[in-house]
Amino acid sequence: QWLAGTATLMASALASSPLWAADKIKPDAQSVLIVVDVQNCFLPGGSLAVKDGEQIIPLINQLGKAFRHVVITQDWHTQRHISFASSHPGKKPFDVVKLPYGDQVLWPDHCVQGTDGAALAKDLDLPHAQLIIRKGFNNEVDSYSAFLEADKKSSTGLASYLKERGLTKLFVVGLATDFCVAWSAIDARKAGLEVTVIEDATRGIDAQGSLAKAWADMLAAGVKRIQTADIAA
Ligand code: VGL
Ligand code: ZN
Repeated sequence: QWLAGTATLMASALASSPLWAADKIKPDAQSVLIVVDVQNCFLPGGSLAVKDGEQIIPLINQLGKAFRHVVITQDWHTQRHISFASSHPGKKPFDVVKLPYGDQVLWPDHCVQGTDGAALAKDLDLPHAQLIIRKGFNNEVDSYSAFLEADKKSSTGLASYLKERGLTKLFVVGLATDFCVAWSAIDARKAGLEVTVIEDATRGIDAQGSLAKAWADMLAAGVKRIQTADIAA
């Protein structure tokens, strides 16, 4: 009993401890840092603020320096987007409704096209980012994923873009871990890409256990989990 407990503890310590210097991951020409939705609306003071979301920005800026290739995503909704509780009379944020494509969590109005809330965080320092891809611009369909909208049919084009550019090793950071990060990571796996989420450079919304579920789903899909310190500077 004691031995089994100790072994479990040691295994979990090993799983989360930074790699030794020689084992650190060195991003190469096929590696791309995918920075998900680091936008004002998801930061403290924003309409759908993710707790401690601002804490990931220095890590992302530091990681950015280790990557030749950087892609940024931007949640980019219409004014009366179907994912907004305000578009459904009698509903409030975090209620769930049935839409033609399945269950939809309803959110406070956020990331409306062209507004300050939708702008990228001003402290993000990624001047070499090569693509900013917007999603969720279809009024009738949400898109947590940077690859596929919630109808599971409409493509954003990102998989083809990455494929054409030979970018096959994705390192995903940003907001929120349990929604746009997780859905993007899992869809990237479905597109046959190698996917690693850098856990400490993400933060979650964690509504009703969604963070633990997202990690279980990501790991089951073959997504790897590492920390910023595991990347060679
Ligand atoms: C997100 C909820 C609604 C996200 C976007 O970026 O994770 N979450 N829209
Ligand atoms: Zn959204």
